[in-house]
Amino acid sequence: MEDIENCIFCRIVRREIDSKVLLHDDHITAFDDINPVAPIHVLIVPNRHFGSLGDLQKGEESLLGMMVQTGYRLAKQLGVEKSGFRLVINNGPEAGQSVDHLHFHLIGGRRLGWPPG
Ligand code: DGP
Repeated sequence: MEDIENCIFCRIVRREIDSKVLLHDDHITAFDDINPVAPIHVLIVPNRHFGSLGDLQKGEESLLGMMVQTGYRLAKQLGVEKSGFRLVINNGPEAGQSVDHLHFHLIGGRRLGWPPG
């Protein structure tokens, strides 16, 4: 059983922890990453708690589409649609997931290397 009471991102969604929120709707919240790795670094999270991709059940896939759409809209709003940006999910320990609440990173505003470290 996930501890959604103490999950950092759940607490940000509930506005119990301060953060710079760029968007909040019925399904999704987007806010600046506390530890940005690029001039633009926004986290896009579902308001409902899912630990990782594996917690999404059949029929809940549309949430991912909404998150991607939100990422694209924010990239446009923040002026990196044309220059380029990444939408990344770190899923699991080897990928570097440190917060167990499903999220996309929207990263942009500088040239991004490939492959990632
Ligand atoms: P990941 O390592 O992929 O699970 O990404 C988690 C991100 O969450 C990481 O880049 C730092 C960010 N983060 C952790 N705690 C907080 C917080 O309290 N506020 C904000 N705004 N971001 C946080």
